[in-house]
Amino acid sequence: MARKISKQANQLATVHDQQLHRGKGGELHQFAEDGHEVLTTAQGGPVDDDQNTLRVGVRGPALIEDFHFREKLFHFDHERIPERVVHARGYGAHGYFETYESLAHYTKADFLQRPGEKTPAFVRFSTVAGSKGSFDLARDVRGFAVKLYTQEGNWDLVGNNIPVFFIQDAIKFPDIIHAVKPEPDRGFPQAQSAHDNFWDFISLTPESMHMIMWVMSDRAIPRSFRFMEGFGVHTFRFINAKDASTFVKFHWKPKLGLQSVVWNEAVKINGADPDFHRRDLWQAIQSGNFPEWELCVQLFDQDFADSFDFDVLDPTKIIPEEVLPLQPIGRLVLDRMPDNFFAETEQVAFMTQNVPPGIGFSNDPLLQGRNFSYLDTQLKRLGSANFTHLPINAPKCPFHHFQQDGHMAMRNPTGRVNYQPNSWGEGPRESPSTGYRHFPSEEQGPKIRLRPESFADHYSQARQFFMSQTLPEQRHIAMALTFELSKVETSVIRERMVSHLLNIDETLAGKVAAGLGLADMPKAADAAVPPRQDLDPSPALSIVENGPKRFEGRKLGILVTDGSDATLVQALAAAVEREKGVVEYVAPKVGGVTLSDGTTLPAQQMIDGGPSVLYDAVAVLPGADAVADLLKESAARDFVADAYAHCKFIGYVSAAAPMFEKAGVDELDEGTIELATAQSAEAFVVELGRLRIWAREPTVKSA
Ligand code: HDD
Repeated sequence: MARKISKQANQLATVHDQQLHRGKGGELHQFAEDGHEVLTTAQGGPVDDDQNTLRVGVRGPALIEDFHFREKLFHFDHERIPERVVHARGYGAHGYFETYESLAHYTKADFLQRPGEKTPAFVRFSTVAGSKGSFDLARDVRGFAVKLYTQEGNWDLVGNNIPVFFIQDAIKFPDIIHAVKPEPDRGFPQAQSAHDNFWDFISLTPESMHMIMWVMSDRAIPRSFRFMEGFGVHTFRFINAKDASTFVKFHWKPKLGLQSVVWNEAVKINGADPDFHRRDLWQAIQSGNFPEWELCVQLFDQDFADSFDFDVLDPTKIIPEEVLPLQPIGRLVLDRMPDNFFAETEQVAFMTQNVPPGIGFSNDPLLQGRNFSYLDTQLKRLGSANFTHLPINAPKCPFHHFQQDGHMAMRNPTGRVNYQPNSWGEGPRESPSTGYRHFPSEEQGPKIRLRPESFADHYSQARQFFMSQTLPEQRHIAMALTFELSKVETSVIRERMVSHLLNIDETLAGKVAAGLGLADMPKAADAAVPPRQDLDPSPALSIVENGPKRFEGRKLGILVTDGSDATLVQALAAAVEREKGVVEYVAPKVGGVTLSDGTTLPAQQMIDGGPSVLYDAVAVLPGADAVADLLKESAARDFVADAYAHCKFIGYVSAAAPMFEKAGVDELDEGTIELATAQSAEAFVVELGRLRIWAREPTVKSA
């Protein structure tokens, strides 16, 4: 009997040994029965059962002794950190910034000295008003926050896709944000500005009018992060080695040109794919189509500032590109997604006050206020003054300081010296020659709370923006204002807004008033300074004028069925690929279809899951025998109807013609193109560079 037991014990020991392995450092690697590493607690203890809590008997109560269960739930209960009070919903990517030329003449910033030098970057795009779980296509400003890990510390350019802001003084930031967020008594609406509180505040804040024109334009519903501009907004300073200062405004220009969607499309995208912008960036980077922006600067001196029509410290004003041209100084390429969304995109902490030597602040009162807010908010959000210990926030250059301890300190200094001066001859020292020196501007004046007179013109640039838009873009602004104000229940707020619009453009005010069914036209709002009518339009402010002219980076949705013409499908796909566009197949079943030549074509979407709003253009290429079934599919009808209503190009085979009738389209136009041969497919793809047939819009939408 004794021999038998010891034999069993030996066999067990062998199995046990096979599951253990000591590493070079003596560490014990444990493997589960199926060869995977053994699951452990956070304390490193191996876990035997992760499916059932420890309990008394088979159906009895759970035991508090179950340390694995308690640790697991404890950690889960604490997984969330406070979301950002604004810009909660965001998406980030890694990349690099490449300097074009030495800018030593203007700035001593080390990363701008050597042509070709690459500086690692992390960028986070965001919406402003919505919570973390809100949808991507809200009508909203988009955050465009860039962190460059320079050799002289991190530079954060915390910008937006709109070059102006709602307010002129940071003391009003809590008010504008409270007003746009869900109303506090009812907790809605989510991620929307179309409600009373927002428009009440706006209509009482004339300085917001310029920004309102931008937010009501298609800029606020971009097609992709990749197709939008970014702006540093404020006037900053470049400071050179001789301590001379040049004012600078920063602009990011997307290589693939500008593009937005239309409002009805945005609403439908939010239902079909709330992660539309995230997925777009993810797919582009994962497939090697790295998005790229050029960093451009507007440089000017005090004389220009003194002679310019508006105060360069006023963040509700731009300097038009036509007045002061942009100079490209480098490019930003995003080429890698984070390994972990929480660790990087969620925990990244941007701060306007992160500037390297050579870049400084102006007295813009919004910027000055931001320089307090961003440090403060990181403590709340990340829970410890040690948020710079997180890899995404840590500088990538050597750093030495005497800060220590605190919650979750990961980098703990060794040795005796944690202060200076000290007698031990150790530790870092400040350096007057290489350390950051604030620009020694001469400041004087009484201590006052006062808005400068030079900030008083609230309408002239709002008008200039409106006048710089193409007709369809002006129409969209009128429609957006009408839609938003139609959700405002209090009629005096609607009227007050129209009275502001009268100071911007009478026709616009008239359209909105008519759209709202306003009984009487109010009189124009009192203006602190009479609105100017003489500012030249700036074509750089139009999206349509600055589109891509080609289909690169865009997506064609091709509706296919069994029997679709194989030659045509292949020719179309090849033409799109040559243009560096992307094709997605939409079919009755995601398993795919059998083409006319007998080959199988897998689909990416079934018709219900791939509405045309997900594509920049569509082609409807069913096999002749499948058309009767498609005519019965409401999703197939919507596919065509929406593409047409959203002014998209539609390629089609003659067999699909009845689908237009079913979709309520009675007039085919230059944007509906019949495809029969490989040549016609190629010609179609060239046309796609125009992106939309705006001439169609008045036939599908009254404005
Ligand atoms: Fe701000 C976040 C951009 C005015 C206070 N802001 C935040 C983000 C962007 C901007 C892109 C998200 C950064 C990220 O992805 O983590 N903010 C702007 C721009 C402004 C602006 C372009 C005007 C020109 N912001 C502004 C003011 C204040 C703040 C006037 C306060 C006085 N912003 C914050 C904040 C946030 C923030 C509360 C929330 C989360 C965070 O900072 O890290 O501190």
